[in-house]
Amino acid sequence: MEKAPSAGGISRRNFLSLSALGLAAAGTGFLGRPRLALASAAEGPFRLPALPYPQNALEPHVSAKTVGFHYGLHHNGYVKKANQVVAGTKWAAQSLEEVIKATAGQPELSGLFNNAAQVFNHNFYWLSLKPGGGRPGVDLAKRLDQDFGSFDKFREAFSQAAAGQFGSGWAWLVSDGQQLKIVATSNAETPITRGLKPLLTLDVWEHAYYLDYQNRRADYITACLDHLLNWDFAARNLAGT
Ligand code: MN3
Repeated sequence: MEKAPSAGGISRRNFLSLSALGLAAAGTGFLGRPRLALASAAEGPFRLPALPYPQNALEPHVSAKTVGFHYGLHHNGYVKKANQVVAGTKWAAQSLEEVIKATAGQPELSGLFNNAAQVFNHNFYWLSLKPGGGRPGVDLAKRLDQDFGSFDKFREAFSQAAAGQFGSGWAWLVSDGQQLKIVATSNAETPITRGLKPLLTLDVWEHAYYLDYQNRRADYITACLDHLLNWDFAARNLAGT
């Protein structure tokens, strides 16, 4: 693995790419509500949050090149398009989650829904991964045992949901009331429109893995499950339910 030259915890490569995107002054938290007060009129209310680790930090499982395209072009592209669509409309004053919930299931608003939901999903995805990964803590491990039988059975069910999602989409670990469940969603669909609380997600659109794994989606899923899932993030989300 390449050792990132560090400048205050941000690799030079990452710093340069963020600067190139004009993100050095991004003003919202990763899942925070974008606020008009923080936005310039030219840019719109939604923000691309800073990547929570250097661009090469997920190597060798997800390459810096993949993260660069995925975060810098795909994720950023959804932010830009969402801002373009809401410009001058009532939606510009609403939070990302409010926009997503209000536009879900309405074909005439699908352009806004798709871009806004993809912003949320990608915000959540980068936080669902972390360099080095880990294992669930005691409380979450107990919940996984209770609802799936064991960690290995959870792992198998999550892998199957992620691998079995036909075409583009997402696999999620969610909390449904008192029960943990695994759901798969298509394209930009997101569990927050179904009254479910997301704990972790994995992007299974081809752009998430094709540069590194080509058509081997299962290998990408296994690598993320075994080396990158951020169980601390999942536990924090669960505690918030
Ligand atoms: Mn993606």
